[in-house]
Amino acid sequence: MKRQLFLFLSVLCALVFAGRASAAFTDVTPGAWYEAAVTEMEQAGLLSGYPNGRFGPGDPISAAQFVSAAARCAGLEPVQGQTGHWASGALQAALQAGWYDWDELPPTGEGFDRPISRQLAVKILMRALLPQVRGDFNTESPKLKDFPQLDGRYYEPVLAAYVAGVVRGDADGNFHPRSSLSRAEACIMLQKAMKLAGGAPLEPEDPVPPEQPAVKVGGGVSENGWLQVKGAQLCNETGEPVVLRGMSSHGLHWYEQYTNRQSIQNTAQFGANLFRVAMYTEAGGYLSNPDAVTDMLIRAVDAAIESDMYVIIDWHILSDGNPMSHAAEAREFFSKIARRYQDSPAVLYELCNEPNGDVTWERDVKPYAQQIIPAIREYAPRSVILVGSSTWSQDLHMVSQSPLEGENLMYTFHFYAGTHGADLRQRVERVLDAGLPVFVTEWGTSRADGSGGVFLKESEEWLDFLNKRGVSWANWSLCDKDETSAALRPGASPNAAWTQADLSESGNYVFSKFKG
Ligand code: IDC
Repeated sequence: MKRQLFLFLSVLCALVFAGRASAAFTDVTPGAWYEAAVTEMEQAGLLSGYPNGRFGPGDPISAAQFVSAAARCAGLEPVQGQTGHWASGALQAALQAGWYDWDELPPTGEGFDRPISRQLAVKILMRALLPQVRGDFNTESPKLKDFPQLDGRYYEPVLAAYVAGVVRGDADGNFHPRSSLSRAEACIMLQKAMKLAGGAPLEPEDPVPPEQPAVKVGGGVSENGWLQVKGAQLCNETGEPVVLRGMSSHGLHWYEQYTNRQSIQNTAQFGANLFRVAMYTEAGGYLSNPDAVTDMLIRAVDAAIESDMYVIIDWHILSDGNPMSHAAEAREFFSKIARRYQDSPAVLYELCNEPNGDVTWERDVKPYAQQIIPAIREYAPRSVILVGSSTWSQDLHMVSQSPLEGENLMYTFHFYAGTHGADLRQRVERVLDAGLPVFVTEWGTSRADGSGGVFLKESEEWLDFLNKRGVSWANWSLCDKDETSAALRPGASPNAAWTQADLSESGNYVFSKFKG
């Protein structure tokens, strides 16, 4: 206890002497909800970043990182470990101190570098710093909507943590016991527990991840200027959070007629400020006819710019599941197109629509992005670049463990309301909480095959969620094909203004949502 008190005092001293200096990490944004805690813990020597100067606030914290930080906070000295792992001495000491059991984290090391679950982290935290606190089932368990998902051995410490106020659930009251914990969240939990262990009352306003940024919806390029990404949020040139909403084209080379100026202007008139040009690579698209399809793309992008719209240039891989299979062509294309649009704040670049099949983020998509991004950055240093992921751009949990370095990058997420539901929403919510910027560059009111439905109730659940989190989106698709995801009724004219009668059931719903 004496040592804890000493450490607690040193945290306070560090605070007093350092004032409100911002954290020593390149990726800790001044003013971020976790900045003060990270700075304080780093200055007290209780938490460190990566050798490259990053703290990785959104990265899931590994078991080794969490237990060794808890040991430092509690003043527990390392003992002889069983492996050569950097943290094995600290983990061996924690095991011997009874913070966790052998099977939860074997000292042989296989789980050391994996993300620690929230329920295990809380147990370790409570045993390390607040072992005397007891939870009360009757008062605390109703606060956790997903209490039944806890493993029985974690009931007591999790309830105790709720009593102490060192953790709290998400906006819906869920604790997510088996999910990971971001490094920023872990830092806040450790800091709160340290303060309580040292006898300090909790501050009335604990930092919590922001739930709902004050977001500006709409406005075109002339109003918002160059976009920038701050934390997980897309912002306009002056740093105000902004949301873009609009339509994706169908395959450009199949439905070019609906990428003309009149069609895009029609969409803008319903309130959209975003258009996505989906340029298929295979299936008769760019790779079959690069010059002609590039010309179509340029006509579409120019039409969107003339309508004051933001416009996404989408390298629409689909049957070519691995973006690496045409990486050289992609590099050449993006280099050429970024050079052309380098001065336009309207243009966003989407590197690969939907990687799928035998593809992983780490092995394929990330290295692909690392090849293409520099080709764009050579000409367009500040444009927003949108990066897909494996499993049809749904593997954000993998991305969150290993995001790219660099500014103004966002990660795409795609869903189809008739196929994808609450579990994927939770995935998106968790990565947003961890600070990963997400852009829904494609979603449909149909099933994932573009037909079935229309699933309006399920779509509403998704859009409510995206609204709440200030996430931008483009809907699939602006065409009159005989499939439910098509926004136009068969035969809608691309050369005349549209009324609701020109819109399909899906189109009527989606067009009514551009303004929120
Ligand atoms: C679908 C089209 C459909 C076309 C098919 C194959 O709606 O008319 O025959 O592609 O080219 C995606 C893809 C998008 C799909 C869409 C619906 O990005 O190209 O369009 N979808 O299946 N991912 C999930 C669903």
